[in-house]
Amino acid sequence: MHRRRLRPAVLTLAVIASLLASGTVTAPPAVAAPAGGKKVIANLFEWNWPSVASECASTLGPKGYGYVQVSPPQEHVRGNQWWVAYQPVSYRIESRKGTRAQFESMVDGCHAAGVKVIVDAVVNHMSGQANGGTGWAGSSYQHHAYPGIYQGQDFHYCGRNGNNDIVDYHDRYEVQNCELVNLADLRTESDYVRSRLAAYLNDLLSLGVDGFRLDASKHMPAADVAAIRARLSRPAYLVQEVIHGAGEPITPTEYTGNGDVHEFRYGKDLARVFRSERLAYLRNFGEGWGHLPSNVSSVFVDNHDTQRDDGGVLTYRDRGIYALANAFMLAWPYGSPTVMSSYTFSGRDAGPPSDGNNKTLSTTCYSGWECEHRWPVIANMVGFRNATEGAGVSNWYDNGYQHIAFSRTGRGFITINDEDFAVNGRSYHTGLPAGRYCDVIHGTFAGGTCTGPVITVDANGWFAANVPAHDAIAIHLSARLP
Ligand code: ARE
Ligand code: CA
Repeated sequence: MHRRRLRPAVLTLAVIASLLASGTVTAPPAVAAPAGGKKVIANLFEWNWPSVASECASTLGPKGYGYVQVSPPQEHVRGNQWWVAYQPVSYRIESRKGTRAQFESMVDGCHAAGVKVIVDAVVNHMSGQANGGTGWAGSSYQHHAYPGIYQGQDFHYCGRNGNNDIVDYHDRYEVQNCELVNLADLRTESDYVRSRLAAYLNDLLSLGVDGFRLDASKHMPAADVAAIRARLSRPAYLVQEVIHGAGEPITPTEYTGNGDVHEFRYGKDLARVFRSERLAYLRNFGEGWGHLPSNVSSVFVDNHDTQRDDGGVLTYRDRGIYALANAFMLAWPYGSPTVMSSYTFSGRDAGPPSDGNNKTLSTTCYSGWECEHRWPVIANMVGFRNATEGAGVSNWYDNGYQHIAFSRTGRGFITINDEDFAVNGRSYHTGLPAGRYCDVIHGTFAGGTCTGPVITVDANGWFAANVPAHDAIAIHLSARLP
């Protein structure tokens, strides 16, 4: 059996390139999937608002990202851990990441750059502080009391496990009516709570926001999510966080009527393929592997939780192989892809680079921040995704192990060689029009020129090239030389 080897410490070209650089009749329907030609989401995890704004203008727009996903913008508990953002104390848009005015100008700036904005919305719960306190913006609160917003009657007290906490994920009632890690669980079945949550989301829509990632969706019945959605003042993209858990009664499929759902199996399976199985198995990746239907599936190599809590997934720490896994995700027509962008961390709870008051500092790429979305391989493959949107897969090739290739019919072609050896002297059938194309894995196409190798496709749609170990070649119609 073909087992994977220890990876050599040498940098492949890819690494070097990386381093260089269901509603009601009264409500409008929510948009079921990111709309328009540009669908790739960049998740600028924990970035402050001014930095998001400048990144939209400098990078996300020009590179073809369609959306930016931002971390929760509402007032949160105090502290320096990243996860304070997931403990709301009020719905004021005032956080360590910036003020309401900064948030609004970020949304406007991103829109001006052609980038839509998705907000991570924490709606299942409030804080988890046993003794209460004062929030980031000065609001005082108790675990089950948020003056002017929620009182004791607005929360669940499931009465299980001695402390109202969720223990058994195999118990549907417990998962939706008890507390996720002690976080005060809102009675999302109540009319008042629904109207308050919708008011928060509608406030964000009034600031121009285009969509929401609904945090902890599994912990709210799908019907509650639908009821909140039905109160939105205009259509918004929705993606629900429902982690597939083996044998659990609550499944991602229950939520697909509301909008997209994160497919957590995708990143785990992709990591296993790259680490210990065969790229050849990717031939039917996605639905063929039991994942959600493509049109409602939101996929990522890693997210902010899995990069910390799931040793199995690939992360920025995997460097070149991480870039190749993202290149595959962006080339393969399954789901709506999100590119993760991280800050560098060693401890699980460590917050982003911040000042002495825990205010998040502006992003400095490659110093404290990983900026995976800027890695040339990943950023250039966003252009590949856009150029090949809607095209099927053809010309699949694999060597039975770690070397694969496929066309996005008539629009693009990629070959990934994750063998420990170079594959030399081969020709590849692309089916693309004859011409000279920029290899976007090793070069950036701009102003009609390519900063890297040029691939010549002949009149029959073939090209010849060598592919180094742990490397790739990708070409597409929008990066064709004149
Ligand atoms: C922190 C402390 C806790 C403390 C709490 C309250 O770590 O010890 O009790 O504060 O004071 C994030 C962090 C948590 C943090 C929380 C609040 O990860 O550490 O708690 O913020 O600040 C389940 C849920 C899923 C959830 C994951 C983490 O189903 O929704 O757990 N993911 C989202 C976010 C997280 C966030 C929250 C929800 C809370 O993406 O970043 O938590 O807003 C199986 C099940 C899964 C389950 C998983 C882990 O796989 O199938 O459903 O995921 O186990 O338990
Ligand atoms: Ca709940």
